[in-house]
Amino acid sequence: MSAPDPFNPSPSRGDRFTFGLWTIGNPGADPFGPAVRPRISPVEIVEGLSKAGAWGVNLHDNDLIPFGASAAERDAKVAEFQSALRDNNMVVPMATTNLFSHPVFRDGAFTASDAKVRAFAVRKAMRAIELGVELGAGTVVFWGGREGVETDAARDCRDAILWYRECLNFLSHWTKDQGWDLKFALEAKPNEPRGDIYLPTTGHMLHFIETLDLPKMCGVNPEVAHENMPGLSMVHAVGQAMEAGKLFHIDLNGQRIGRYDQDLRFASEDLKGAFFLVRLLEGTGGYEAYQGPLHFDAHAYRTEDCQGVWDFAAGCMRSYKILAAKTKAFDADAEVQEIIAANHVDPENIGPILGKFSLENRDALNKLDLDPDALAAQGHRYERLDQLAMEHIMGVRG
Ligand code: GLT
Ligand code: MN
Ligand code: MN
Repeated sequence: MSAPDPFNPSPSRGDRFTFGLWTIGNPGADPFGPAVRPRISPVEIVEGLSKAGAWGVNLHDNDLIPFGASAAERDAKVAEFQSALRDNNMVVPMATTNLFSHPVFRDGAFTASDAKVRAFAVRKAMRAIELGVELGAGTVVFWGGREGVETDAARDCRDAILWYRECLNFLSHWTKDQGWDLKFALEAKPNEPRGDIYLPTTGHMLHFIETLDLPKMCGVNPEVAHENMPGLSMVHAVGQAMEAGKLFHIDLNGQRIGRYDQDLRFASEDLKGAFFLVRLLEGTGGYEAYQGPLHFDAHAYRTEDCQGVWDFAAGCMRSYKILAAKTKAFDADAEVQEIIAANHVDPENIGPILGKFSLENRDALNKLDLDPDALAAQGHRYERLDQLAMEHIMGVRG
């Protein structure tokens, strides 16, 4: 008998993988051509994802309920969906509002210059939150795709930020008033579909959140593609969010720098970035692991038929699990640990001095024996360390 396989990259519910109805249901339309495959229905998505080993499915209001549907139509769709969730042991951890497709939002939703549009957007978000609560969601994502401009002649961005804040404050107070224990997660993106979107990065969002009435209720939903489009580090965006206790949700996918929002299969681009992101989320390099849903906000290539969509979904989850195993091996590697430890120089007397300003610590700092030339003469061995990471990723080590 051969030895048991020590590592199985097949996903199961305990991995907390989720996909959006809009991701599996993406029929492959792009700005240059129409849909190329049938839109997989919400019920089929629930069935297929459950079979594939996912834990949950997320949705926009209009992924399930067409814009303008009657109350009866809405209730029928929700009932049908709920029974599919039950039958397939699937959950809905996150719900969001489509505040970007309908032409009413062509000049923004929460930041539209017309207060009637802002009122409509807030009301639509309330209905979407009600739907999320009905389906058991604990997190509400806000992606402001139309919150931006092509020309800054349109409005002063200070007005936009003020209106954005008002709308989120209204919604968070209303949610609290309803007695619901929900978290809001704000998702940044620098551009597309607008020329410039307000609050374009996770860092901008983190500051904005602190200006809200109920900042504790609000965190971020960083997306790989959205941080990578302008060439920023997703690892640092997520690290900063985790450090602030604000990583409420995450959108995993793949993206090349400088391109349109590609939303590619997770880890299919920038494998090293994906490796360090997974390392952060899994906590193998230190600190607590991220406990929330691992959501893939991506879609299959336009070349694919429905089978290709399921290949895409399986690929996202498998790559995450493979990378999780690789990061574990990397951080258990004695040579890796040795190089990292050698660089984390922390003599007992310095930490307490820098940890807190006082006049005594000022004096102690001035007395420290610090030799910049000796410090500058040291190499850090990060070439070797990075090569070790590469060799773990490439599968020749660990
Ligand atoms: C849209 C967008 C995503 C957001 C979704 C949530 S919708 O597909 O491109 O990044 O996460 O509104
Ligand atoms: Mn996203
Ligand atoms: Mn995207």
